[in-house]
Amino acid sequence: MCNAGVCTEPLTDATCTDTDPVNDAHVRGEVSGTDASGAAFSTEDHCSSNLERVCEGMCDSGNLGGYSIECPLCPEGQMCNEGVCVPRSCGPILDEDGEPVLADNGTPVYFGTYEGVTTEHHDMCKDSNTILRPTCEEGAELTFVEVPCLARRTCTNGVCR
Ligand SMILES: [Ca+2]
Repeated sequence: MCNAGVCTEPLTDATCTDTDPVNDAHVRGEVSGTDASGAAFSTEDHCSSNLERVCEGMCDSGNLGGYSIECPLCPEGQMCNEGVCVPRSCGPILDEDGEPVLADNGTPVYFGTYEGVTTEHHDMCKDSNTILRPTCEEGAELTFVEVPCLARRTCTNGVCR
């Protein structure tokens, strides 16, 4: 445009919309708009790679790209799933001191929640020389691994003796 005989670049007003302006860890927000150079941007809340943190996008006109991202830890007992913090769906059961609760056979008790139903598991014998051991993959899904007994040992009540 021309202004008083001088050509100037048209100024673009940065715009930004945040569907989760309070950065609620349980709301997957989206930040979108145009930065000061007129380039469009958008980002959604997402999880850190270790699923311990939720990365919240927020409008930030002081930042060149028009937005910034912060990744706080999910609340205690929760993990990140698809951009929001959710209760862990499995893990070792802990006592008040944070120590694992043990079953009668001395192995840690795990809980697993699936479709709203929570069950508890500990080491069991799959057969006479294999332990079936509960594990919690990334805090998300309870699975079982097979652990073979050492030679000449036999699985009894979830323990190789
Ligand atoms: Ca959020």
